[in-house]
Amino acid sequence: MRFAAPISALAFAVVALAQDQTIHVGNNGTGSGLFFSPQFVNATANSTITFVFDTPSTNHTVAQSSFAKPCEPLANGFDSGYTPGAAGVAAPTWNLTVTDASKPIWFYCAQPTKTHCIAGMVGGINVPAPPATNDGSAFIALATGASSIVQPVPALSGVGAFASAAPSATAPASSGSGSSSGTSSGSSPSSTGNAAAAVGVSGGFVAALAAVFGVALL
Ligand SMILES: *[C@@H]1O[C@H](CO)[C@@H](O)[C@H](O)[C@H]1NC(C)=O
Ligand SMILES: *[C@@H]1O[C@H](CO)[C@@H](O)[C@H](O)[C@H]1NC(C)=O
Ligand SMILES: *[C@@H]1O[C@H](CO)[C@@H](O)[C@H](O)[C@H]1NC(C)=O
Ligand SMILES: *[C@@H]1O[C@H](CO)[C@@H](O)[C@H](O)[C@H]1NC(C)=O
Ligand SMILES: *[C@@H]1O[C@H](CO)[C@@H](O)[C@H](O)[C@H]1NC(C)=O
Ligand SMILES: [Cu+2]
Repeated sequence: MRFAAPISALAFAVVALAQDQTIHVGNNGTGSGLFFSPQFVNATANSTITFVFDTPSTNHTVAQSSFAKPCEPLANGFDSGYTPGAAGVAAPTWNLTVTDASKPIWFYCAQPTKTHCIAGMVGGINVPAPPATNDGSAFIALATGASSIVQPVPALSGVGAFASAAPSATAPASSGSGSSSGTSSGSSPSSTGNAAAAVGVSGGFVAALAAVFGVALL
């Protein structure tokens, strides 16, 4: 019995490591609106956040910003591109993999119609716990106080996170252009690098899991 506590603690760590999460775009489960739901999540490195555009008759983006300027693109930040929403199985998804869990990742919706960012359509990953000068509510206050929304350029590669494909309602057949309309992936050299990195990440991740399970099962 003396090993019970360490083993269960290890098992818990495995669960935390493997936990992928979903953020609904414009839909909180009981209604639609100008929000991400949940608005803030904590995510470990190598885990994936799936943004689900499951709100019909909407058209949102997920664009990375800085804390200080919530409604402006961060240099070298990611942007999903405008993605019309759809219900159920036809809903486009966008998979963002966190590579650096040590710093907050802030994002906003850049839709100028009804000024989504200024209406508070912002969110974050691994944001400081309140009370902090740069916590979630401080970020929301900066967004709702912004005077304009700066349009981002679609890009798969971000700071501390990346995607391997543009939003799509179906799994992309291969790396390259997504099938959804209107979203051109930033085809910079780093996009290719990220696709390669994604393969490395999943391989390393499986190996890490196997190693941890191997220990846990002893
Ligand atoms: C979800 O959104 C609807 C519509 O905007 C709103 O009425 C409701 O209060 C929200 N629910 C939660 C839990 O935020
Ligand atoms: C993230 O983790 C911090 C520290 O444990 C905690 O204070 C905060 O509530 C968490 N945030 C979310 C959105 O779960
Ligand atoms: C989505 O919104 C953007 C920005 O307003 C606009 O340029 C684009 O045409 C819209 N797409 C659709 C399908 O409505
Ligand atoms: C996102 O990941 C989910 C779960 O693995 C997958 O079903 C979906 O096709 C992915 N979406 C894209 C656009 O790659
Ligand atoms: C994430 O994956 C990379 C590449 O496989 C690996 O080097 C790194 O240790 C992983 N980080 C975590 C926290 O699992
Ligand atoms: Cu929006």
